[in-house]
Amino acid sequence: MSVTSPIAGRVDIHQTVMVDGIMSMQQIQTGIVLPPGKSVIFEPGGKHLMLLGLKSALKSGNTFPLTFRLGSGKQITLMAEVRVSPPPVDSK
Ligand SMILES: [Cu+2]
Repeated sequence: MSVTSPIAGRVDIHQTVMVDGIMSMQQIQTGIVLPPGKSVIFEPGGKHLMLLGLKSALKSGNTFPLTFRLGSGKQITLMAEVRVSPPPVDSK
């Protein structure tokens, strides 16, 4: 339903979309459905978490907590690792 992290003022759940050939992002405000036994992948160019209002610079190799609030009210905290993404591949 929502995600928080102590390193950011806000964590939004986003979806990358193509509109008229232009890539943009939309916030998913209703949360993401995670079917039993299935996975949801957060990745560049797809669903992703947008960290806004960072309280310090992210450094490759550092880790930070992300707390996911589920529809049941349960909270799960995972550690995320900062990695430098390779530039996107140009498919033309
Ligand atoms: Cu985004």
